[in-house]
Amino acid sequence: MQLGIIGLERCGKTTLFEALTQSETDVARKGEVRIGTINVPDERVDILSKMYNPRKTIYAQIQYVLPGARDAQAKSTDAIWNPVRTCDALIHVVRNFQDQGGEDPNPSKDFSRLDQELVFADLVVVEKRLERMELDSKRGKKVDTEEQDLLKACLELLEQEKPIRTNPELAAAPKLRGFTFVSAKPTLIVFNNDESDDAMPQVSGLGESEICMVVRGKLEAELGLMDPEEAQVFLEEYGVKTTARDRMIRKSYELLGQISFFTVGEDEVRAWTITRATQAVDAADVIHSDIKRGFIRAETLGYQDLIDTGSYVEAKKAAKVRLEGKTYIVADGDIINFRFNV
Ligand SMILES: Nc1nc2c(ncn2[C@@H]2O[C@H](COP(=O)(O)OP(=O)(O)OP(=O)(O)O)[C@@H](O)[C@H]2O)c(=O)[nH]1
Ligand SMILES: [Mg+2]
Repeated sequence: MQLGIIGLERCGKTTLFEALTQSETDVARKGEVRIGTINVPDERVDILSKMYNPRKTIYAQIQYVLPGARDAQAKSTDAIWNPVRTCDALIHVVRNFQDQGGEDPNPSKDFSRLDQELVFADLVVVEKRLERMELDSKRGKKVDTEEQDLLKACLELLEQEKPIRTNPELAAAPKLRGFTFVSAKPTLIVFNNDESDDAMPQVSGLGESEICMVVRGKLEAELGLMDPEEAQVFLEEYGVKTTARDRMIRKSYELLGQISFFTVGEDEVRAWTITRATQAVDAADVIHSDIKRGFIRAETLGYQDLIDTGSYVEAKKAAKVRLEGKTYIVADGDIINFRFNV
């Protein structure tokens, strides 16, 4: 899973990136794209790993992409959008703390300003492509009318200053995937508050396609660099129950409708990420295309059933281990042993 971090100048993108990836500032590389990969903390993987004592334990991973800082002189915003075009979703950071310069935060205004930039970036692409298609059709060349209709639907939304993600069907249309529209991406809106404040600001114009959360970026960045015991004391002091890092990871899964299944054994305990409602045969494909090709059965045990019975052997005795077919819908926390033959 790849998530791009965007936001206006000095809203706390770098601070948040560093809190998420637990990395330190590197001022020399301010203009460059930074990519940080993190292991997704998962207590279930910890417990499975204790149970099986494998040679390797592999957590699910998330990659955060931070475009280089905006250059005031730059004429185009491509440098901001291009690095996040291939991301699965965006994290839109909105400043809700008092800037050193003294400017009061205005999260409503800031949010819609950047959101409109997303809309505009896509509008330019849509208009260009539609013009091209019109020209082609005048010249007697065949155009893909389905694509054209989809683009016209996008145009209509964008002209009303609405991001494409407000129409989920359109945002997910396979024919439009190649355009990598930025306003079509699922977006997590993160309000970056002052240390002393954890209230969600009132922002108008947020619809159902938006998932919001509040973080205290600076506090979290400090936290990210502490050792666990030190962090625990700090967390209690500020009354933080779960770190922003953990909350953001959870929200990202929610945003993208993602879940995990596990494979276990002496060699390896591993978490795999799939989209909710994925069939067993496609889950197999995530591991290896051969397993999909030669799929016979998915030997499946729910995580909770394993915990309740205490071991795989006991779970089997209690008839909790099921043999599922290709079309079985994998559930969050399933422990799967694929039987296949190629
Ligand atoms: N009080 C407070 N200050 C913060 C918070 N987050 C960031 N800052 C400060 O705000 C300033 C900008 O933060 P950055 O993380 O550099 O913001 P940015 O979005 O990466 O900025 P550019 O890359 O320059 O656009 C820094 O001085 C931070 O220390 C916060 O949650 N609270
Ligand atoms: Mg920055």
